[in-house]
Amino acid sequence: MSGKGAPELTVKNCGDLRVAVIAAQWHVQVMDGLVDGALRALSDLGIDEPTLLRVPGSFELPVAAKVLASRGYDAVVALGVVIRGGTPHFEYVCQGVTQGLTQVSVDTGVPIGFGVLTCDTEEQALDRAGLPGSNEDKGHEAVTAAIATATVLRSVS
Ligand code: DLZ
Repeated sequence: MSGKGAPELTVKNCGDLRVAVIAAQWHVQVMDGLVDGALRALSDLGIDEPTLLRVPGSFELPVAAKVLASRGYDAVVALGVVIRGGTPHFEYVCQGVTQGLTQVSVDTGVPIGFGVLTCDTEEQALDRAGLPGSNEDKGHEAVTAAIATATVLRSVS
């Protein structure tokens, strides 16, 4: 199950990578799907003991990513769900987490899988959560992209 337009990535020889998954806690049902998809993807790739950290909300993902990326992890996967409400808070959280994760990844050179859903409704988020009935599995996708990038970068170092 991959998203519209998402490539089918083949990733090999990555069982020795140190990988951390950071997951926010808002929107529990969707988050459970994202975390399950991420852990399933890691298990499929032979990465059986990833670090899993929970942070309160998506806004806290970048600082956690920075700390982990600075402590020797080869790849970090950030999972969160932000759903539009009636105030501009949605835009601030989305902007903060997106720019923060981009900055951490570029500054540290550690790939960060972007598994943060930014949706107008909970239904949209559920459709992307990798749950039974979902059309997309964004936790799985985020892991695959991060590990594919980490293995490519390792091959040139
Ligand atoms: C405050 C807030 C709101 C309104 N909505 C969400 C959300 O939809 N998803 C999410 O992950 N976090 C949300 N938060 C919490 C912020 O990310 C952050 O945890 C708090 O502002 C405290 O720093």
